Amino acid sequence: MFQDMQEALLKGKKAEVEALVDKALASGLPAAKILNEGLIKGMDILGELFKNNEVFIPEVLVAARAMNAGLVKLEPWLVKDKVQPKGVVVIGTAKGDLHDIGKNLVAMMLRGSGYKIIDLGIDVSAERFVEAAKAHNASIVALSALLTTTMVGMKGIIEAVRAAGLKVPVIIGGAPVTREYAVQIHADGYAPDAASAVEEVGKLLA
Ligand code: B1M
Repeated sequence: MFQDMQEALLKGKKAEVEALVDKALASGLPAAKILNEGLIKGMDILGELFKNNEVFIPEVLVAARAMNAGLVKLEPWLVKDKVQPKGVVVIGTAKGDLHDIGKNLVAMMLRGSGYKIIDLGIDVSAERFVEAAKAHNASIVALSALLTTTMVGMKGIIEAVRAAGLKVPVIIGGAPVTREYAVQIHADGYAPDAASAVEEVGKLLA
């Protein structure tokens, strides 16, 4: 079943991915297993093909659309209802960066753990992060970057948050980001994946 899901994802067959996720859920498989062994594994394969110039941006885009559709199906199972939010997380992808799948996953896991999410989307400037953090009285600002070039821009976003006098902790993540880099640019937190992001946010707010 996971192989079919990965193949459908690679071909960008959104409806097929949705149907296979539904089927997997109906068969009793845990949502986390479907996510990791079906969808994320499929994106890893796609990443290799992309790196080796075996697929190109149009194919990657339709695959990403299919991945996001699969995530939407899984969300109710990953998310538990919480009445009082534990805090407000302002999240977005750094300026110049259009990748949003990892950021969406982090947002989804945090929402599932009881946080209110203000999702600013992709290509978010330092000014927009600052405005949203102020407007929503954010407990956490969360930055995602998938490119080595946009990762560098996270430093400026953190500086803008500090320059605005906001005491809110900033957590960063994304494939090229490391804990060493987070320390270097004075981020308050770092997480390598969505599940650890929930832990890290919990620690920062404890
Ligand atoms: Co892009 N792309 N891409 N791409 N793309 C990568 C990232 C790349 C590694 C591919 C490669 O060469 N192997 C490479 C980056 C190289 C680098 O800089 N190191 C790359 C490139 C080069 C580019 C372009 C420059 C290509 C071009 O135009 N020539 C271009 C740039 C566009 C831009 O952003 N300005 C580009 C474009 C695109 C698409 C638009 C076509 C599409 C994005 C669609 C979308 O997101 N809606 C795309 C995709 C899909 C990918 C790959 C194939 C998949 C990324 C993904 O979604 N992974 C990717 C290759 C790869 O990663 N293997 C690649 C699945 C996702 C679940 O993982 O996002 O890592 P990830 O998130 C993880 C963790 O990183 C972490 O948790 C998540 C879940 O566990 N995490 C956080 C993420 N954010 C976090 C925040 C946190 C904590 C943890 O705290 C706040």
